[in-house]
Amino acid sequence: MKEQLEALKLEALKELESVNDSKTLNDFRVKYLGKKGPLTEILRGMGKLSNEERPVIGQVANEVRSAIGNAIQSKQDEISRKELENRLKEETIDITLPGRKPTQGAIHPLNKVIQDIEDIFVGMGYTVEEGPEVEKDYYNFEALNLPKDHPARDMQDTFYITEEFLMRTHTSPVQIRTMEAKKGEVPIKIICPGRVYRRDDDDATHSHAFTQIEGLVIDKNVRMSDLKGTLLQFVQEMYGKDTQIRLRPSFFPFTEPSAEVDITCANCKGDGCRICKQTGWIEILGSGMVHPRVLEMAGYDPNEYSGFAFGMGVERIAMLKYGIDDIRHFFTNDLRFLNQFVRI
Ligand code: 2NL
Repeated sequence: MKEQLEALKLEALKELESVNDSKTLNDFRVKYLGKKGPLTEILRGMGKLSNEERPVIGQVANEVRSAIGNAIQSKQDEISRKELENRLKEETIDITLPGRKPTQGAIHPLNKVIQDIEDIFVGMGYTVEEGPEVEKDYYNFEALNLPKDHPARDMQDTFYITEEFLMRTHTSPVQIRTMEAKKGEVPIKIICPGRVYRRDDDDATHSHAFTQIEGLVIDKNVRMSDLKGTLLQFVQEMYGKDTQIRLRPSFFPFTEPSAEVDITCANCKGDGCRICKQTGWIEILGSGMVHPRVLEMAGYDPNEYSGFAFGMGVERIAMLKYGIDDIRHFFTNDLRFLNQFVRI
């Protein structure tokens, strides 16, 4: 039996030499040390041995078992080391490859210009007010001295939802709502940015939806010179310290008197070019002194208070500042266009 055990050991160790992976090694372990293996078989037959033989054979059997066990363990270590080496070889990364640049979002040029305009007016003590895009006819027209038969209220120019509700055509209703909420208190110094809607055919300079910023100041003794000084300060911060303005008489139903405001053409410095249509001046906004009827309807006595107001199209302001030739660029959102404004 002793010889049988020694032979088993030699056979096992010989077979183990050709084992090279974890799975075969496990099969090997089961084959030699498992419950149905030859070693277990031999140990089971020990009962038939004499009392002298039993401890001798038992010792040999244990030696054989631990010899095979130890051999399996060192084989396992060797296999694990090799497998780790192979994995490291397969998974090496080329640290000299250039990294992938993450695409980074940026503020839309239109939002950037809105923020810039807000900053300029906040610097002059204004606060920013916003309101609904779906408005009542009253706030959009009636309270702005645009009576029911006024041509600007034409179905041709306004997106009506019902007889009473419409898409606002300007942000003036926000200003009317603010005046109402203030209940006759002064001062009011606000700017109102937001989307407005007009039934227009889209082309390079027109859009049925665009962004407007209106401003309103109400107090005692507010004069045309305050309007002029405010707008001069604004354009010089926006377009440069050497920018000048001129006011041309105009008409709006909600202001009296009304004026359109031009700035000197930064492109040709007054010589005349394509952008200013050879005049040296570029129109950028409309303005005026708030009409006494508008003040009155909103709860301000026109004999005690006065105010000025102005309105501008933000796309137009941005187009002039950045030399953009088509308003549709703001809404198409072609990345080749947007990427040019990543760092403004
Ligand atoms: C333009 C002209 C303007 C106003 C807007 C206004 C608002 C109130 C009272 C009086 Cl609550 N006026 N807003 C005044 C003059 C011109 O906008 O060309 N906008 C694009």
